[in-house]
Amino acid sequence: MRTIDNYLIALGGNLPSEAGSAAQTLSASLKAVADAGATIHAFSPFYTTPCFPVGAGPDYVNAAANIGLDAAPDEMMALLHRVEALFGRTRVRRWGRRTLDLDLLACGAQVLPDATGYDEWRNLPLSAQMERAPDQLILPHPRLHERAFVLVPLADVAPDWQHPVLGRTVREMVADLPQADVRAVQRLA
Ligand code: PH2
Ligand code: MG
Ligand code: MG
Repeated sequence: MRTIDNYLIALGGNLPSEAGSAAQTLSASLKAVADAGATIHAFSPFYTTPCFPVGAGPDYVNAAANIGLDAAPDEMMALLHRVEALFGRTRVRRWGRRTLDLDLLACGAQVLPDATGYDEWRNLPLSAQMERAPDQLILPHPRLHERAFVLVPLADVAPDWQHPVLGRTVREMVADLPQADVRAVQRLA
């Protein structure tokens, strides 16, 4: 029998969908993930966050969730893609504006595809990040430790999760960020 894996997920959107505002879309998407058989252990509050890269589009609403699912990471990823499609996500342009983005951040202490492959993606220069998308699942998400819009909500649902390569907890990774980045991530009233 498999044990149920624990997944950390980032949710984001900066366009309304048929489900309503970006925040309403994120809530509805998490319900769809639960309806597909996942257990939602924790769901963060919503935050408004400046679009990255700056000026590339409207502010985002971001959140994070801690989810249990009896499935391997590839199946979890496929589930997230199905839910994105349900809410009108079309993959037009890498990092373009979107109704719903569900990113798989981590599955416990797993490092995929392996330590070397992970490091290659983590160290990719920004210009290459904007053009290349990996064709295989990279875990932890190679940008997670750099982004306040990911780490601040994640600290609400998994403050003590430890990055298996960097050895830092979510709380520590938030403290490592530029303070201005952290302050720009604001709880939605
Ligand atoms: N997602 C992106 C690109 N830029 N900016 C913010 N603030 N929040 C996001 O979730 C985000 C982004 C690519 O997925
Ligand atoms: Mg994504
Ligand atoms: Mg994303």
